[in-house]
Amino acid sequence: MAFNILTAREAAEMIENGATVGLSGFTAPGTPKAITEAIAEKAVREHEAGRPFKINLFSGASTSDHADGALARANAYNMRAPYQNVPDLRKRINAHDCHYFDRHLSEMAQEVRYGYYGPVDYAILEVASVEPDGTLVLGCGLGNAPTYAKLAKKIFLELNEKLPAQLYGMHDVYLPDDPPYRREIPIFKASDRIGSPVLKVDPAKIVGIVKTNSYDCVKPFSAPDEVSTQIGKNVVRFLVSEYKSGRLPKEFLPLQSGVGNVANAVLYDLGESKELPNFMMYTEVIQDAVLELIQKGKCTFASTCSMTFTDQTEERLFSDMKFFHDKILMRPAEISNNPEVIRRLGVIAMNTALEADLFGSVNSTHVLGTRMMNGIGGSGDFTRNAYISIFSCPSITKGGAISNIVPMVAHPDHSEHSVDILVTDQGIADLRHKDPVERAHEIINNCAHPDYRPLLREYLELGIAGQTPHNLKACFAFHNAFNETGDMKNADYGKYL
Ligand code: 0RQ
Repeated sequence: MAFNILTAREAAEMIENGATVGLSGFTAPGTPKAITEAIAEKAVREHEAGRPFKINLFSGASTSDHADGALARANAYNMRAPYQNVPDLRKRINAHDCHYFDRHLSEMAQEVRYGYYGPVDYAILEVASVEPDGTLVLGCGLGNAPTYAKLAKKIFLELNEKLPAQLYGMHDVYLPDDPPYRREIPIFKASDRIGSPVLKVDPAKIVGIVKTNSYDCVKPFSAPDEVSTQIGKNVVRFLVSEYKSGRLPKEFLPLQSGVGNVANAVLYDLGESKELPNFMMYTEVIQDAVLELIQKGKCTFASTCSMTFTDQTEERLFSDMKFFHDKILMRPAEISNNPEVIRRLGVIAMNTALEADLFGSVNSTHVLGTRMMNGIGGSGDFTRNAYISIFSCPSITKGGAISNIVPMVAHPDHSEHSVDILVTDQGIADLRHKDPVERAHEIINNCAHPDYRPLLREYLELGIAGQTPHNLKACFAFHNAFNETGDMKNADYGKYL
């Protein structure tokens, strides 16, 4: 079948107000770049003409400015799920201009299949190649493309000419059956392939192809500062001591790492460590540091949902596909983040907290308890099912006006039952096999900034009975002090007692 070649604008014109659209990709890679911008332009035109125009948009994870940025600025979202990280969209979400469902990334595809979100009208997929029978080689991130393509009534393709033909073989497309027919996901080591290198779609659903030519535009990293370098060193120190103690097997275990500068710094440090053996990754994103680790032979294999590389690193990858081709495998999000597989493989999870509390609960999503930052992403999928779950954050933020260790988190994403290790620039708190009061002392002594330790100890001494000695009147004294005075150091428990 010969497909129509369309401009992005022609494609956008076919997408109507109220439509539900599913995008391929996971973070910027694999995410369509042209049609979403054209939809945003259409929204602006429609709004100027006095007509309503908003769509519902589902992705794999965050997208990029080409999608979330452009569509949020155009106020073109009715509903958005499951994760985002773009400032313009964050503003819309916090202003109630967009209904945002923050979901565990492993669950999104199956929830769409279960019908929780209604029908999918359009799938927009970035591809490296397309055959007349609807055989597609996807781009550098998969996300929930198989599910959106299966459910969508119509499909638009963005054929990105920057993507090399050698991407063929780097995807493992696998769609589990839904209950009660679902079987085990047969991955027994990070490198196991269980699906197909291509995504097959019904060619009759393909409306047309828009040609693009662009790298994935992942934001470059800032050079690690003193704090993130120290956090990285502390995470590596913990893993080395765990390995030497024999609590980690001699073969080591696959690593998961979140996104951001700290995660990147941790991975660079891991690469430098002579005391740790070579390892595999079973993760949802691999960043620049991982390509270097693969090149050095320190990371022997990376299973991921997306290659979240900056343009420079993507160029390096594309110029040496022969070397990297059999060392990286991209899977759909419901497989890269699958709780069954994570538990079976014994993945070591490393994620970032906004704040943690004295007893080990973590807030990853809501600034000061109310303002959405990004979302839970895959952190819950990995944390709850990990062999060891590590969270890291700086001990203080905003020049010390915020303590990242607080009496009680103002929004709980990961409870004390799932968090094993907390790491800040100050040190490491091992929360395993400790009761709540022991955990609190471990966190204050090892992770809290010295400026906040007396205030945190004072909280513990407020004399409340019970195994977890929270004071429900004073537990948000830090947050209230910041909101009222701009500095958590002004917390005054006496005001509430
Ligand atoms: O503010 O932007 O004004 O400078 O929050 O903080 O320290 O730069 O941290 O970029 O690593 O992001 C948890 C958001 C951390 C991220 C989070 C302010 C701080 C700064 C950002 P500015 P940093 P990072 C894998 C797994 C959930 C999803 C996840 C995240 C800004 O890691 O989204 O893990 N995690 N996914 O100043 C008020 C506090 C604060 C605070 C920091 N306690 N109170 N503001 N900030 N702590 C990926 C996927 O799932 C795809």
